Amino acid sequence: MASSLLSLASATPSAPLSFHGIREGKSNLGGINKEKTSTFIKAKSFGRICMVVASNVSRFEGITMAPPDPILGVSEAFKADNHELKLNLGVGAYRTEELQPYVLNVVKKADKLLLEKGENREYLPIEGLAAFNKVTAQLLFGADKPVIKQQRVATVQGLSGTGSLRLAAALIERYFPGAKVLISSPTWGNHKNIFNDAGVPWSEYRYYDPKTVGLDFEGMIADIKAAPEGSFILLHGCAHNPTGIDPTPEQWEIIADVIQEKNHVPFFDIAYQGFASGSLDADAASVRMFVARGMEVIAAQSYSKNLGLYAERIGAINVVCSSPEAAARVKSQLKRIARPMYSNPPVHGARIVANIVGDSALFNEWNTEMEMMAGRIKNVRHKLFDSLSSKDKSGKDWSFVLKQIGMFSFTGLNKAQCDNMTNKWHVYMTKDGRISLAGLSLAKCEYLADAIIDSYHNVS
Ligand code: PLA
Repeated sequence: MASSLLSLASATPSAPLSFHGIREGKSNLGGINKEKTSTFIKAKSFGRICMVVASNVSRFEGITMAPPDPILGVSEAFKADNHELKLNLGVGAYRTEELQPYVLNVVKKADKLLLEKGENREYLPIEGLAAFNKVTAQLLFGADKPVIKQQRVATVQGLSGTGSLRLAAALIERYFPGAKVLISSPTWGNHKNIFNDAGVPWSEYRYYDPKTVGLDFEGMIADIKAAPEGSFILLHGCAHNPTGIDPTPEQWEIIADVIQEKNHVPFFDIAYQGFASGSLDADAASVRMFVARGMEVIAAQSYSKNLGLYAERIGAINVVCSSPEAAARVKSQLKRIARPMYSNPPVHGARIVANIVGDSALFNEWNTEMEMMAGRIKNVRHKLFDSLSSKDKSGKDWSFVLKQIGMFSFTGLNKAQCDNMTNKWHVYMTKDGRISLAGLSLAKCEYLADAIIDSYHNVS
């Protein structure tokens, strides 16, 4: 263990640690054990206390090892595995049929244009790039919709979906103290962390029914109804993560009815716009329906998946308000929250989005590429279903794989079965039974089907 040096050369008389206190082991050095503390190697006094203490014990001794992240930790474990058949179906990141990361051609084009134009690297304003904020709100709510024309949306560029959710969580904590956020059971693992870290209380509403491998719609409605009035209801705009099960348009209407009746605030996390159906408009239908009812809505967006800008950290938080004045005030407070958190967001990816969405030729090209990506995922979904159905002679119905949408399939495998997938088959996935079909190729479907069938039938 590295030894630490504790220098108190500039300690003032009022400093909490006295020379004697330390010598006698009375001080509280972040939980350092008394016996293990300090061996003096030098102690001099020049009027002020001056000493150097050597110790074998870190000040950070009290900090325990954090567990690996349930999603991003899977990629770390995958990297450490040398098996030739290994497969990473953990994180939701799109891969080509050759299982390589994919940079969209339209992104490469936008990059080239930016390079030719010559970008400066000045700070963005706290709220982000104006051209990005404009197009991102239009893309989500519809450019021709009254909410845009009436300037009722407070849009702030955030650090992708996660950072945008975190800003909204901080807004709730600050301006709606004690209000609860209701999240689906199950949900994307990081939602709970985000609200915990922001100090926002949350509870769950029923969502997934393991018996039907479908939506527990009655449970969902009952739980939203039972929540204290004025709660924030976190909804996945499309392609629910991890289940891949979305409400039907009719069910969305009923969800909106209940939220409206209870004076709740709908809070959308839309991280997969365009990835569920291949159409940006179709995937925004849930959000637009709530807004069309005149409801105030929060919506966090991400460009990680649909534009493949994962590491650029590009997204936005939108708060739809009932008046432009309220939107301006909300925006000012979002900026106030962002400033001490990270000051201002990254510029490069914001310029890419603004250029692609703002240019009709590039925009059309993006749509075509997104359809291609969504199409590839649909193809592997079908191939996986075919492989499971033809290989498994037990009569188990695997059709739920086809009913789910988006990047993921929720297999229903339990933790022990997931462990078997990884330990025996080198298939890396999250322990909730989710597999990312975006990380699967047609060529690997049969292998994956063998792994799933073995884990399902031979491990309990
Ligand atoms: N919201 C949902 C529902 C998500 O699934 C994700 C990403 C995000 C927000 C945030 O993404 P962003 O911050 O990159 O914009 N979920 C991934 C990655 C794809 C992750 O866990 O960070 C996943 O594998 O679930």
